[in-house]
Amino acid sequence: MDKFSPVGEKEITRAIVSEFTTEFNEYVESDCIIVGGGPSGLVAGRDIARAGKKVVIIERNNYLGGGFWSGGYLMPKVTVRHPGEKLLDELNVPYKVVSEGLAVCDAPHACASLIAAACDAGAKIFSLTFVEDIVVREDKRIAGVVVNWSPINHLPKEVAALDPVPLETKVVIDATGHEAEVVKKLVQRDMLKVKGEGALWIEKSEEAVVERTSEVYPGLIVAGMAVASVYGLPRMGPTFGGMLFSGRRAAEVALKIAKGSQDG
Ligand code: 48F
Repeated sequence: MDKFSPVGEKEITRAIVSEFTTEFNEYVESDCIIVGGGPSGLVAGRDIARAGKKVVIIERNNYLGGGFWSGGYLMPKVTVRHPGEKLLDELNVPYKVVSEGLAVCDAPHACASLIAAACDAGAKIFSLTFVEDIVVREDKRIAGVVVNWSPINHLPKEVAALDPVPLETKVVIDATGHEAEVVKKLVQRDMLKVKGEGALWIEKSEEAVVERTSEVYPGLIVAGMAVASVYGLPRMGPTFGGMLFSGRRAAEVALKIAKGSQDG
């Protein structure tokens, strides 16, 4: 084995600090911010980055993937109903067709491949960062999000009053899952009404979620389970094709909006 280069502590610390701050500074303004790095957010991030746009995925955890690491009941097997396997093919994830129209794969393999695909495409990741509010312009359009370090949520109240920072963007995607955290900021201010997620019904849910993936408020798109929460659609439980295709649909809508703001 070659000898390790004689690089010391100060160079290592400087590399971390300067690379992080340079990148953060660059992404204070972007084409798209995706809040939530679960399956729908990751597919959206990959597709938007592949279209050559500047996109950042903000994830409150130290890891990406959301609910995609496990298939249901803590068992690491992910199911997709046809045509969901087409996305597994794109990601080179092996799967087994267990009955007509139903494929099963290893959750960690699918999740890790999707994360890698989003990063390979050029999506930037801000992890351990949570979105605590939105930026709204006087023309009633979402123009960014307000972020802070996630660990702040675990500090005692007396020291937790630490100001966040805003980021500007052309379009925001709420991919925060069942909680629809970004949408909530509009609901709290009576700027939007939502229905709340319906009971589980897989056959109805997946198509409906993909179809209703759309701009819910100027500059804000919903993707994944957030769509079910906004429109009162049934939840789909332990199957993921609808999440993956909802992310794809969200990217299509975001690219149209970004193009419109570029043309206009
Ligand atoms: O929950 P999640 O996986 O969302 P999704 O893409 O997929 C849902 C499925 O996993 C599953 C299902 C369908 O089969 O029912 O639940 O809709 O990922 C959401 C991600 O958003 C992050 C959260 O940590 C998770 O990784 N998140 C939530 N709120 C915030 C956030 C926030 N305020 N700021 C940053 N990240």
